[in-house]
This record gives sequence, structure tokens and C-alpha cells, in this order.
Amino acid sequence: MVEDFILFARQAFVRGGAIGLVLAALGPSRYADSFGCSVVSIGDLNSDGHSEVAVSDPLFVSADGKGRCGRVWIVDPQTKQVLKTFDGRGEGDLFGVSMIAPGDLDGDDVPDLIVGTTCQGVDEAGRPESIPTPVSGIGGAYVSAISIGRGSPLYVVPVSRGGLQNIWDAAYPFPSLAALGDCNQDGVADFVIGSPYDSSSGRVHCGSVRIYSGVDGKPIKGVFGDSPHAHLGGRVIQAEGLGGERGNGILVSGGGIRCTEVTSINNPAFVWGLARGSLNRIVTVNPKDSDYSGAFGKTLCGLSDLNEDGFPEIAIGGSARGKTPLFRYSGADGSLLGKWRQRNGRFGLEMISLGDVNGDGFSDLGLSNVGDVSVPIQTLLVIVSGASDEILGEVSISEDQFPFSGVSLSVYKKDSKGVVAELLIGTASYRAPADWPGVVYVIDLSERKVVTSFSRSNLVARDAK
Ligand SMILES: [Ca+2]
Ligand SMILES: [Ca+2]
Ligand SMILES: [Ca+2]
Ligand SMILES: [Ca+2]
Repeated sequence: MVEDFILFARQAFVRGGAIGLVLAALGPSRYADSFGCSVVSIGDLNSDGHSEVAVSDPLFVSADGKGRCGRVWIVDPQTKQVLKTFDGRGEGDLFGVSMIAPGDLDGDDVPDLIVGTTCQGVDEAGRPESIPTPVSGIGGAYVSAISIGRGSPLYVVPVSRGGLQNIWDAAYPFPSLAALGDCNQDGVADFVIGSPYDSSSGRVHCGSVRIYSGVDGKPIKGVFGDSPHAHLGGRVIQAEGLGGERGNGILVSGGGIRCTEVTSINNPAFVWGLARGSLNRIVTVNPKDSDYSGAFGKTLCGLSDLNEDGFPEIAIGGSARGKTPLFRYSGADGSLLGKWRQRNGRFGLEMISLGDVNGDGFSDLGLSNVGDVSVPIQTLLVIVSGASDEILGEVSISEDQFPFSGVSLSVYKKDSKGVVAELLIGTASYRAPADWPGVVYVIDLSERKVVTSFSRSNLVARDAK
């Protein structure tokens, strides 16, 4: 997701270092390439037996010069052919900061797409990332449901930005999105929006989590954070089986210190597990300050029931800067069960459940990594046991251009046992595209290798073949 881009851009600016200078020097024609910021498998559109993928670049400049309007490409990864594209509505929209594939929403038997956007506006040179320069055209945040079959939006859900002027100051990028099953029994999948800058009667920026109908985007149910600046909704995922027999659940994170109005207050980080139907709280994780270094809850993942109490556990990741701690918490009472041993390098920037890779009965995790200029071989993904510290495998590449952080992970194919066979990794870059293109990789997990990859310049126009 774009959060890593935001973190690095912000960090670079704050430090005034070389990266900041590079960013400041980028004009509208040489903007950072965030292709791969979000990547998701959407289903087979052209009946060749392989799923198509949606890839976003929120910093994309449209053909008519709308700086940073953002674009989503629908790509056949087998041929790299572009089937369709969708752009943000206006300059500075940053269309595509988040994205989910909910299945068919409008009944045309073609899978659809839900896209999150926060309009940051642009400065005189069309740049949102030159932070000291005043930007104009700051707009709202919104979520668009798009009919891929019809090639047009189905509906738009507005999302509060809570008066936040500069999204680089955001504790989290937003809105966060999660696909859900059908919550209101109309036969169509519904979805969740996490809105960390939402407010409720006297609770500024308490944040919210709401379930929306996939058919028309109408709210079904919602819950607010319970204190000002709680930022509930920073990250939200569906967690199968959370709450044991009480059904599927939602994991949502909140807290964090970075908020323009309360920079001196350390808002405690937390994660809630919510029942999908009622949004009642099943479990609360309140980590001790000593457990983490920042951005606790940035990554969330469901685990198997490790201690056989009937409740699946929860994996929670921490900071995007420095080493990334990863914790196991009890899904029954939120107590700390363990911590994965930290490795050299920065693994776990994003994580995803891969199913039971090593056949021990417990689901395992895929952890993405931040590239490192000092080594010739780059590790894209580390596969770790969900039940122990054991490393089950790595997927590496050897390239001149090291990938930027693996900022987006999505299941591409599963085998007959439900184990992930192929995985998508989007590695958006925050630098000029000529040198540091964002790349999408398709990884074969049993072979532990990259099957195919593409950057924006590899895409084939629909009519070119
Ligand atoms: Ca296909
Ligand atoms: Ca459809
Ligand atoms: Ca529904
Ligand atoms: Ca396992």
C-alpha cells in the first residue's frame, strides 16, 4: 500500500537528506513511480484459466495532464496485456491507495473492484510530495466501486478526512479496505472501510469501522473508536474463524502517535477483533509499550488455533522503519503468546496467510521485505511457520535494480488443499521510474521463484497485439 511510500517520503523530508532532495527535484514529468502500490487478483476475465490482476499507481499522471490523479490497470499477467484502465477523478486524487476484489457486485458475472482514494491536491508544479509547498485542490477521501464489465463506477462512498490537510502527516494512509462475505444476506459480498480520521460526538479522530453493502454502498453497521485520536480503522482485514464458533471476524488496528494535532501525545496502539455480523468486540490486544517500536498493527493476519483452545490466534506486525517485530497473540483473550525472532533485514513490512505450507496443521505466513542496495541478491519474500520461528523458505531475485519494499501482497492461485501456490507482490517505488520502477511479481511458492514480473513500461496496450 501507499503507506510505505508516505512513510519514506515523510521521513526523507523530515531528515532533509538525499532522498528528500531527489523527491524535491522531481518535476511533474519525472515523478516517483508507485506502480504496484496496491495489487490484487480479481478473477479470470478473458477465460484463459488464469486470473487477471488489478495494479494501482496513485501517483500516475493522466494523459490530459491531471497530476497524481492515480490509475488502476486491469492486466492479464500471462501476456501483460492491459484489458482496462480506470483513473481518479481529478488532480491529486491519489486514486488507488487501497484496493480489494470483492467478486461480482452488479450481477453481470464479471468480477468488480473497490478502490480507495484520498485526494491530496497538487502544488503549482503538480507535485503533492513537495511538502513545504502549499497544495491546492485538496479534496475528500472516497471509495469507488467499479464495474469492470461495464467499465464505469457503480457508486462512491465518501470517507472523512477529519480536516487533515496533509496526508503525509497521517498516522495511516486511508481509507483502509477489507472484503467480507455477504453480511446482509442479499447474495452479494459486502465490504469494510476503516476510516481512522472519522469523528463522533466529541471524539475527534476516534476513527471508525463500517460495513457497507456491496450492492449499493449503503452502510450496514458501524463502530467508532472509544476515545479522541484513537484512529480506529488504520488497518482492517477479514479474519476467518476469529472468535471460534462465533463465526468470521474482522481485525482492525488503531492508535499510534502520528497525528498533526497531537504530535506530543502517544496514543496507545491497539488491535480489536470484531464479530463480522454484530461488530461486537471479541478480543482486544493492548500491547505493552516495550513490545514494539511504532506502527503496531500496521500489518495484521489471522493464524491457526495454536494452543487448542478453540480460538484462532492473531499475528500483528509493527514498525515499517528499522527491524519489524512480529507478534503472536491469543485470539481468545489478546494475551501475548510469542514473537518471531527478528532477522537481519527488514522482513514483515507486509504479511499474508499462505495456508499450511509445511503440513504441520497450522497456517503459515509470507513476509515481504525492503530492498537493500548493499547486496546483489534481493529477497522478495520469506515464508515462516505460523507456529514457530522456523523459516520455511525464501524467494529471491538477482537484479541490477533492487525492488523497493514489497508493499502489497495478494493470493494469485491456491492448490487443491487451499495452500497458496502463487502469490502477487507489488513493489512500488518512490523514486524516478527510469531508475526505480515499481514492479509486480508473480511468485511460485513451491518452486520458490518468480514466474513472471512486469513494470508499467512492460505493459502491452489492448489493441497492440
Ligand atoms: Ca485470465
Ligand atoms: Ca460485475
Ligand atoms: Ca451483501
Ligand atoms: Ca504450517
